[in-house]
Amino acid sequence: NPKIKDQIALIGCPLDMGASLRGGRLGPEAVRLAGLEDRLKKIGYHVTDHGDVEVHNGYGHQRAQDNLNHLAMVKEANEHLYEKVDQVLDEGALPLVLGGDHSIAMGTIKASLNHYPDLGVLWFDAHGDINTDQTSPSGNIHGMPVAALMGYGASQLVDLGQRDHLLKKENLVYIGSRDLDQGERKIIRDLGIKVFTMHEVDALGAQEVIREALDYLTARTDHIHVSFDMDVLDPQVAPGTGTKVPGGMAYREGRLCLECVAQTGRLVSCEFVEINPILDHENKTAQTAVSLAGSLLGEWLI
Ligand code: 5AB
Ligand code: MN
Ligand code: MN
Ligand code: MN
Repeated sequence: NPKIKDQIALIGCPLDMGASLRGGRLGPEAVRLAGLEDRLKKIGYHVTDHGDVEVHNGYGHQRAQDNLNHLAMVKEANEHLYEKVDQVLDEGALPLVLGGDHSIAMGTIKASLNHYPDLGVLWFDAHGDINTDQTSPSGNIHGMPVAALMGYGASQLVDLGQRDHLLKKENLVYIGSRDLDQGERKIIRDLGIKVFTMHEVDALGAQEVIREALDYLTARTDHIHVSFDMDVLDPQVAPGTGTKVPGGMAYREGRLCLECVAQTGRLVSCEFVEINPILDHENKTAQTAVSLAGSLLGEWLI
């Protein structure tokens, strides 16, 4: 049976220029203050906090003519993140990346694909994040990382890191989707990507959804990445996030799903993103992220 590595590398990527609301840059620090390192040490992991990668954020929001808002800043941060995640994987640790907006999944996942070309990705999110510069209604790059990872959209995003390892369309599973743009629906249908929307979570239950999702992925790969956008949770559970959509997952549903991932022993990298303390209440969303990171790393498994 595969086993999760016993070294965890915490990496902050305080970027928020991929979103239209500022404040996600404060996410990594909020999660640290909520006690992430101690929580993971208590489970028995060796934890090293590598601090934040270098990020240059701006202020305000500018819509770009080419529909790639704040491209230079997003790209630079992702290049730094790619290097850092690649390095900790070389050292044999499991990277746990703290965001920051979801565009940072480009850096994390490209680095993980560089080590595990058959990587399977579980994408917990209210959104599809599979827009391209052609389909995006906003131009915000946090809505585009999945497309870029699969090789679609602007070459400036696709070419970040090693181009030869693209995410395979059959190696991605969405969980909790409930706000997909028209263009995204078409891409998802055309590519035949596996999706468990909130409709399936409600109708089948979280246990059945995660069982089917993991059966599907583990038939294809031994290496799993979890990309957890806090907005997959209901806004009442996770108010500290920028693009809230009603009707999201309960805390216990999120926890159950992540515990089932832990049980496979196949987790090799992960990220918790879209934590915006400015929108939060008493750091509740960061605290929830800490608890869920504990679940993903097997806290209550005996
Ligand atoms: B998130 C939207 N689809 O492209 C777009 O929070 C929202 O990382 C993207 O999932 C939300 O702008 C990005 C309307
Ligand atoms: Mn390497
Ligand atoms: Mn997202
Ligand atoms: Mn989202």
